[in-house]
Amino acid sequence: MTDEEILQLLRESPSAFLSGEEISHRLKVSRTAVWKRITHLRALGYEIEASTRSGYRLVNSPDLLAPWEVQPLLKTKKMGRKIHYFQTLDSTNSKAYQLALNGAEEGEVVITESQEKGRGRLERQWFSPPFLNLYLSVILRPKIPPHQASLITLMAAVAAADAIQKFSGFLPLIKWPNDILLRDRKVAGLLNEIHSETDRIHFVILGIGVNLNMGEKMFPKEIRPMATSLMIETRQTISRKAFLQSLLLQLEKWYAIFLKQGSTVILKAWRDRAQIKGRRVKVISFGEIWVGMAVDVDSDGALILETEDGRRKRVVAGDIEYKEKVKS
Ligand code: BTX
Repeated sequence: MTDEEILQLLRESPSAFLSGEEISHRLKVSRTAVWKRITHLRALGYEIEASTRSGYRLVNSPDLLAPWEVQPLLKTKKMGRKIHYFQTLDSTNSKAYQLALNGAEEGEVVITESQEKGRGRLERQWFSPPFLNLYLSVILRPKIPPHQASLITLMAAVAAADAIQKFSGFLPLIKWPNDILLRDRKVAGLLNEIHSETDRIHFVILGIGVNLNMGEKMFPKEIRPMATSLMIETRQTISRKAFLQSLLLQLEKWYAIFLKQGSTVILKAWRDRAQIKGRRVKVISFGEIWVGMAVDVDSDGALILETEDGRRKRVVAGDIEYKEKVKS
């Protein structure tokens, strides 16, 4: 008997009680097993009324990212049709990588309620407290040459930005290479990892973290000034499962566009949302620092920088700081 099966039974009769006997009969388990499951569901946050005479009644469900909560209203064909769901993990990317090595298919998703070692780029950490935000990794198996893999990152940033915009009503900015900002503060980050050989990609793990219901004081002091959440920006609690459904739909849409129409459309969509051209930036890459004007991002996702002495540099990895606000 799974959580899903027992919840399905309770949801069939939302206002009426369902006796322990009937549940045990329909699910072919003992009444003690039913009671144990109910206790487990309550610990997850489900409000279940119990009466010795009448049985059980589901009063309220928590905003969990469990597959049985997410999938009923999911509008995708492939993305998230199989969800590997955990209360806690070291990192969804690490788990997804393992699953992909063991043959998990394109579109399978790993979701957790919290991460103990949530990873950012360059060995940095991603702050991942429980039940507030979204931490997910999507397994993709695109048939493209490895040098195009960074386009998948750009594609995912566009999809995440669109989901954030649809949900908040505010226009997010993508910051090279893959942060999503609202009011110049990081609301989401992407960490993509690729497993490939010289001419073939085996899989890409698309890791996405979105701050949804974190209040300002919940961020550790050192990241507070540069981080935000959708709740802080909209002043409303965000339904995490509704956001996840929307994000998976956007990912499916943009991934299909990438596969059918190629890099040009993705680059245009990314440039529209990044507004990086012509901005003065400081670039930090492998311990070196340059200041200059961002010229563009090329078809491999590298930043083209014109340094102050007029030289062009192609930066494949690193971080940028804007030296001035975006002109509107
Ligand atoms: P990044 O290296 O660009 O950003 C990491 C930096 O961002 C940290 O050093 C810190 O300054 C700041 N930061 C840390 N946590 C947060 C947060 N919650 N909100 C805003 N700023 C923060 C960005 O890396 C990529 C992050 C990807 C996270 C996802 S979650 C699901 C998946 N699994 C996993 O382990 N990582 C990805």
